[in-house]
Amino acid sequence: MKKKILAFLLFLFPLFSLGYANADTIKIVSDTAYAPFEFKDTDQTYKGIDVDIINKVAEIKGWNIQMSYPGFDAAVNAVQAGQADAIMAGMTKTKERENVFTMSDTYYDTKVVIATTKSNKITKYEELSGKTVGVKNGTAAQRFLESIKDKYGFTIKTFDTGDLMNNSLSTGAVNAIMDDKPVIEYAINQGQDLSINMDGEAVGSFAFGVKKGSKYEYLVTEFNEALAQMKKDGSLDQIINKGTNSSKTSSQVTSLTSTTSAGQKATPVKSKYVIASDSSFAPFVFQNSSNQYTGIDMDLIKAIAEDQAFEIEIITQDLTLLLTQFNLVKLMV
Ligand code: ASN
Repeated sequence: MKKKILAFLLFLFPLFSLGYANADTIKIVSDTAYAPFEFKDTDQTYKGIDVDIINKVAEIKGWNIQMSYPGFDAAVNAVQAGQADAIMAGMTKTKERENVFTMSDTYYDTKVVIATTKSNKITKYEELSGKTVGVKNGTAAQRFLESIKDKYGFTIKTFDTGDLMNNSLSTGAVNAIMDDKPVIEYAINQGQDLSINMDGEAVGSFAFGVKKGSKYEYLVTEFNEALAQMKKDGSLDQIINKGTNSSKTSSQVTSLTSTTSAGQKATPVKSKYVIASDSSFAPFVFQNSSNQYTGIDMDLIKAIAEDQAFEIEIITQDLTLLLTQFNLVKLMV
């Protein structure tokens, strides 16, 4: 009899574990072309600040997540229709959204702002009169534009994705666009023909969300706990700095190589150099909240070392002390 019960339990076990694994997978939806928060990289995988944050939260909380990137409006609809469990898409926390979403504590402060091409600058809303402004469907930026369009006399054209919107600006199908400031700034650093010449509007900061009243509300509590830990231990700052700086580093390296013969390599005398730098000289060298040295000089020297295949050790001190040291190969301040 005992044997029969055991055999029966052994038969059930794989079924339980299979069912459990499926039920346990948290389906999270996101935007699609929204660098530096989420974007498809050249290796065809999605990368970005949202991706790194949610992976870290999942690691801390033991979540088994499955991400997909259908675009912002589609992501919002999927959560509301119960086809997805949560959204991590640089979603602005607004009062209206909190009627239908339970939203986490915020992880990134931002503004929405008007941008144009460099040769068609717009410096105030009055200049939008008679023009067409592009914006992504279902966004907080769209809602803001709807609230002022009659006052300033412009038309709104909506797009499903950020890349379609930006293309329409460069072809002249729209005269201006409105999007989140860090997203436009990232695109500018990537060399896109975009220009910001107005202050932004603080319509809300970014948060993670689930459908209000759904069984996934516990995810928001857990997200908040993990986020608090990441704010404290510096990993949130690290993720954000890495994400927002990656475009600057690459554009600086590009402009550097293009002023000399492209691809030219020096022959390093040593495999490792000790490089000294000032300890507090923002934005060139400064300590971030996780006590790491960062800034333009640090990014530049790291990129050069990588390009020229030598190792570096960076030491930071007060500038006057530095100048008295003899055993330094190069001084970078
Ligand atoms: N920040 C946008 C919003 O919440 C979201 C996005 O464009 N991914 O409306």
